[in-house]
Amino acid sequence: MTFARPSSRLLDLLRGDEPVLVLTGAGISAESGLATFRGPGGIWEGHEPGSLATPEAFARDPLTVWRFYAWRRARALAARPNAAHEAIAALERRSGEFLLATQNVDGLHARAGSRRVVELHGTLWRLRCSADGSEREDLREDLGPLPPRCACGALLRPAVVWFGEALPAEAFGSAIRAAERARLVLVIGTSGLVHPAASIPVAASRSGAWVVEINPESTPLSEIADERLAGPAAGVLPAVLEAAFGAQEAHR
Ligand code: BV8
Repeated sequence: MTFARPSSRLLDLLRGDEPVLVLTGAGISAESGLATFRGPGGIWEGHEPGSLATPEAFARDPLTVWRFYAWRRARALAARPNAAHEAIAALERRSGEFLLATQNVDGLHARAGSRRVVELHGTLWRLRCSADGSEREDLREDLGPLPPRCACGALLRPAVVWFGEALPAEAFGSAIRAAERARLVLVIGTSGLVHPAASIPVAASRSGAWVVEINPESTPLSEIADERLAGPAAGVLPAVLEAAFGAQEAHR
């Protein structure tokens, strides 16, 4: 299967040592079998996003929200990183200044070997006490009776960012600073509908970065992209790295 050819500008930037920023969304985990949010068969299909991913929904019906997130944890645990996750980790190893900003909460980037990652929307793999906000990592397959409770008796919630909640200041700040310095931005597998994450590639474009969108569909971010590679990330990304570095070298 051949994909749109990467431009010589993209290949030069990949081979160079200029700062690189990657922004990913649910689409990069699609080929690991994890449903996206808004595509056909997407997680939100049949659900109002607000019915499952807002503090109000959790206050109103913590059990239903937890059933949704326990299901997401089980799916993510059973999934494996795909060639796109691995290609981004390989690119990080070859890059100087590099940051991966992900909207995903599935943890697959870290499992693929990515290290310089900020999780803009939190993670399924940490729980937060509703009373004092303390957080702890929790990788258990089975959370026990839902909704889980803290030792203090208060409800535990997933440490993810729900609609109407602020993004973690440190994560979002790092992403915006990286956007202002980046000379190359790869925008992979995101519908570009959720803010303020979707503003990150816009900030980079305004600072003169070359913005490449990798997505089978066009999105609102296509308008600010300098280059679009239309296709599935697990096919397109490895092909781009091979074009830049050669088949052997690409996956080092
Ligand atoms: C906030 C929870 C303020 C975790 C999520 C400005 C303008 C407009 C609206 C707003 C705005 N500012 C704030 C808002 C409101 C809201 C928002 O953006 N609403 C949108 C929907 C209109 N934003 C917020 O509420 C944010 N908070 O701004 O708070 C504030 C400030 C200070 C103090 C207090 C408050 C919080 C946003 C985070 C919400 N939480 N999820 C979870 O359950 O995962 S959002 C949810 O959508 C996920 O996190 C997901 O990552 C995110 C984005 O979706 P995508 O990742 O893009 O996935 P999607 O399915 O949409 O698209 C998949 C794409 O992949 C598609 O394009 C498809 O074509 C492509 N694809 C498919 N297969 C492949 C592929 N690509 C490549 N390869 C493939 N094989």
